This record gives sequence, C-alpha cells and structure tokens, in this order.
Amino acid sequence: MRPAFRGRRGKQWIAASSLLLLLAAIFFPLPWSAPAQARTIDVNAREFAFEPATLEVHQGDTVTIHFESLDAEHGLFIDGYDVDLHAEPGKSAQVTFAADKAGQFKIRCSVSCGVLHPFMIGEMQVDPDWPLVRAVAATLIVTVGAVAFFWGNES
Ligand SMILES: [Cu+2]
Repeated sequence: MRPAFRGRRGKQWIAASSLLLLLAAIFFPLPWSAPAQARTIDVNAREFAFEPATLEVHQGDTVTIHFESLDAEHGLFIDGYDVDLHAEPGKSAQVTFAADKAGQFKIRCSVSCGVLHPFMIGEMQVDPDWPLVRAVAATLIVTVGAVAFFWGNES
C-alpha cells in the first residue's frame, strides 16, 4: 500500500496540520471545561430519594455538601470518597472535600430508613480535569503526526 502523503510536500502538510491540531488541542476552549472552584451543593433527602439525584462537579473542585432531611433520618454516603453524612429532620449536616477523582460515584443512603432504603440512590459525577484531557489529546496528535511524518518519509 502506498502512503497517502509522500515526499517533501506531504511531510510539510502533515507537519503543518499536526501543529494546527496541537495548538487547537491546547488553546481551544473546551465546552465542558471549567476552572476548579469551590462549590456548595444543597442536597435534600426524603423517603426514598435524594434531591437532586445527580451532583455534577469538576475534578479539582472543593465541594461542600449541605445535607438536609425532610422526613426521617437519612444518610449520604459517596462510594469512592470518604464522605458519610447523617441528617435528622431539622438537623442538617455538612462536609467539605476535594473532588480529586474523576468518574461516576454512587450516592447511597447510609441509614436504614425504610422498606425502599436500598433503592435510595443518587450519583456524583466528577468531570475530568481539562488539563489532563488536553495533555492526552496533545500526546495523541503528536504521536499520530510523528508516525505519519516518518511513514511518509519511507520508500
Ligand atoms: Cu434514607
């Protein structure tokens, strides 16, 4: 199979387009990126759900959860994070932690609160830190560009 781009012009084209992609990966604003910040999220619990059911934060954020129960005693336990809050009606609880791990983490009620307690589940989504995403994209572009560059140089 003949390489798609060969010779001096091909190499120049590959080098130029790789460089453009690389600059775009590093500097183009990503729609999902946001600088790390301190966030305070109010979470209410009632039989048998969390409100909101999904918490969205960014990796690197300092997250404060203010937890309140609207009926019985409930807990808020986040898988993968060392977070476990208990709240009785009228007595709220609060925790502050660093969202240092990206991914999706189940939130469970950690107080046996009734028949549907096992189904009292929420989720915390921690969006990945954008510098890491950019670094991965930049590395991929450099690798693909280099492979194409040297491949085009053969034969
Ligand atoms: Cu509960």
